[in-house]
Amino acid sequence: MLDVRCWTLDVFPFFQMPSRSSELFAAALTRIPGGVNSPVRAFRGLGREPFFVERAHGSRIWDVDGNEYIDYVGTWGPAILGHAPEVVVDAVRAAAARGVSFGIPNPFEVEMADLICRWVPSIEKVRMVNSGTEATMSCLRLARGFTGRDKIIKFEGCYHGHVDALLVQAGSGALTHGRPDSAGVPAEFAALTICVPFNDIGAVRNAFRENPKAIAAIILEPIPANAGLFFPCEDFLQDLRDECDRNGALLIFDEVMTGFRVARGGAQELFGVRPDLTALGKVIGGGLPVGAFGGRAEIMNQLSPLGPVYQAGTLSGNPLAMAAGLAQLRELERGDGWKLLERTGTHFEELMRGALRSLKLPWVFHRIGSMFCLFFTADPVTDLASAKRSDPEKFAQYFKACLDRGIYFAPSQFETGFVSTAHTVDDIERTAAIVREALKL
Ligand code: HOZ
Repeated sequence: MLDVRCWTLDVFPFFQMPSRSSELFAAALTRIPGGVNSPVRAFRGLGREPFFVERAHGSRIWDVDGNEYIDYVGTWGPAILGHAPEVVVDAVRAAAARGVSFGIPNPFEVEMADLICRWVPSIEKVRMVNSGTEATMSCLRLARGFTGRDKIIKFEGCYHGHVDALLVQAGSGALTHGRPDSAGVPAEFAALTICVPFNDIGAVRNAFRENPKAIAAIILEPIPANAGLFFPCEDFLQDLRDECDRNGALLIFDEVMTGFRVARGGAQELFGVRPDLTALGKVIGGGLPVGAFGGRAEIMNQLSPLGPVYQAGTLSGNPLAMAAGLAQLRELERGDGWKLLERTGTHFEELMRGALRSLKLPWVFHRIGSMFCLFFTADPVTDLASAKRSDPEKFAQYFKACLDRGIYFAPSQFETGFVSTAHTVDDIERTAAIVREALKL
């Protein structure tokens, strides 16, 4: 009997069976816009289709075709202990056995609120939500309700989720796909957002001068991590604090990415600057959908049911998300996770710089703690304009060459990489060797 499989392979040596990932992507494209549930996952402009994940553990993920990758995306930040850490999985299992959602208060919420307020001293009261987007959106409404003003200042390249007023010169997928100002945002909303370059305190002062008593708040990622990764200049955060105080505006830190990651108390602990409100997410959910926002009690008390600013959510404070987040945060503290992350991050940086030295093209490598980013540019990267000077073709080539060799870096120049406490010395040495090889192409 004819073996059709062998016959096909013999007669058409170039014939390749479609991978399970590409079959799934083809099916997804027919039912999900762009085939993905969040745009940056689409791998557009990178000469590859996305892969579909079968399972993840520690520093590794496996796709549905059985390929293994060392993962530096970490589900975009939450997986600070690596994937599926036992403590988190056990906590979720135990919580689920008692019920997956109640819609009325549960004890985990109180524990979580207490932990957040103790670890982040600028937060006296906190409310849980379901995503970082909800957190920043709620911060804005609260700042407007508290100050009675409408305008806000944001920074070019800072991304605060897909909130109407904040999709102005935004980073992340909006920037990756060339639409930093989204369609569908009424011009009247966008007009309330004053967007200025990061690290430009003069532009902030001008904005206050030109809009007297109209600006409710400044919102920023204290360490911008959605246009690549760059850092505040010395005194920039303190200068923002001073300008807010001088002008009666609130300072909002979006620490969805940096919160509980760059230090136990986030970037505000690292830089010693106290915001009025903070948006949180990612790490506090242990990988489950979660967000939180909190700050001075006087401001937080404006929220319904105490005050006139409305905000609500059926799944807010969900027991599974709270249990997962609490387990993750406690494990981080128990194992002095931030020290380990700094050690791993430092070693990773040394090895990456070693590999990059062989590159003929100019590059800039940024790292803080467990967050990192590589740009292909000769100039210092301090804001969106300089981040955009990175060579997109070189990035695409580098991303693809690494992925083909089992290293998964974020599929966009305008995202940040993460190491976790699960990344071993062997992982990062292997990664550096592969990067060295990938850069030769
Ligand atoms: N918020 C993430 C970027 N920092 C992207 C998440 C996603 O696209 O899945």
